[in-house]
Amino acid sequence: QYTPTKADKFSFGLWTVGNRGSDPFGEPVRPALLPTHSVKKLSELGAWGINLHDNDLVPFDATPQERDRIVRDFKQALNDYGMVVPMATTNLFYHPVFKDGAFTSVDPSVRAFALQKTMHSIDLGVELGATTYVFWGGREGVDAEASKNPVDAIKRMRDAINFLSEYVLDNGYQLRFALEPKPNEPRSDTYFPSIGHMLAFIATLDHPEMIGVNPEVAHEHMSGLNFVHGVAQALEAGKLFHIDLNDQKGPRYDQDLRFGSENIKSLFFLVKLLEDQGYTGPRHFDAHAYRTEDEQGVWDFAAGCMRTYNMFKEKARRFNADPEIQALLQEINSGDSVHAALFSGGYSKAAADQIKAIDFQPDVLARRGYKYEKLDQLTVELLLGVR
Ligand code: 3MF
Ligand code: MG
Ligand code: MG
Ligand code: MG
Repeated sequence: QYTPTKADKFSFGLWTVGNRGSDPFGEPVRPALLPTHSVKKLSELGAWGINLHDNDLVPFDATPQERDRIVRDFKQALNDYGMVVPMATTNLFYHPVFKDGAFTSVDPSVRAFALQKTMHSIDLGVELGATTYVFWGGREGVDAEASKNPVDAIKRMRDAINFLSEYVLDNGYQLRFALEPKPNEPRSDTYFPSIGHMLAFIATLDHPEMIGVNPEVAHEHMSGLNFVHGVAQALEAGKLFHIDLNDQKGPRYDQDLRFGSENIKSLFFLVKLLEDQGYTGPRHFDAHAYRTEDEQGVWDFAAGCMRTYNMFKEKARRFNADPEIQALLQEINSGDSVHAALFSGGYSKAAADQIKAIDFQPDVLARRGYKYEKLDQLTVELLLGVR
């Protein structure tokens, strides 16, 4: 029942299952995986898609001939195992050239190189069939605040996204952009740190209709924010183009833990939100196996992410079908129907006058108990499997 199928639209980054367990304090613990092997294994586990940075597939210094051979073999594997590439992105953070950022670097040559690299990478993504292109501003930030005017940085980021939007349109590509916020790491401060910052920025772009967000569970938790609420705001604005599912223990470094391994209740509400709102995009996992694992642990990790999503989905279905919970919710959301109708038609002078004339009894209204203890306990009982 929880076994994933292609219809679930689960995807993983090549870099996620390919994560070799290195961290700032230790070297890799697992051998590199061939991208074609990851395609095969993920397909067997029930995944639908595989996403990549340009350099997850084609090395930074590959010759055009090497690039073409690698891409040909990868496409063959996608075909052989019935996998798609829904999303692609650019690695604008690993090479030392990007140590001060890419689109917001103070060096105009680095900014131009970042555009060149991204255009090549967009071409690659489109060739592989991607319809979403993600921008995570890995090193778009500062360590020394004095180094950059933050207003200039915002303008530089806008110029880059506008330029690349035109590039997509000029080439007739069917591609939308999804901007991924993160508050810090690897820089001590990154520009556009949250979903809300990104949504506000998108509204200022030349082609806002083709730009949305790619929020990540761990990134919002690093700022102590409520991820479900951030995603709801993106969804409501029609801007949830993609999502990075993983897990995180509190506001620390970006842990990219197996989906649902820690924050059971909030991720249940995330899945419930996505499913209830009819989100149709990829369910993408940007996470990796613990450093303690060998290759088998990587596949255990990947299977766990998908299985847990489907368990949450089934819990959401039960929550929506639970008579006691639903009756309680209905009771909670009811009230004076005359008052409810007062401003449902928006503002009018008559409505304003009417509301101003009502003799409200705040002390009486304040006596109400909202029954949220009962509701939350029912939620916990459902999640813990006793109802
Ligand atoms: C880093 C990330 C990135 C982005 C990726 C684009 C390496 O914290 O989350 O993963 O998700 O670059 O999708
Ligand atoms: Mg991340
Ligand atoms: Mg992360
Ligand atoms: Mg991410």
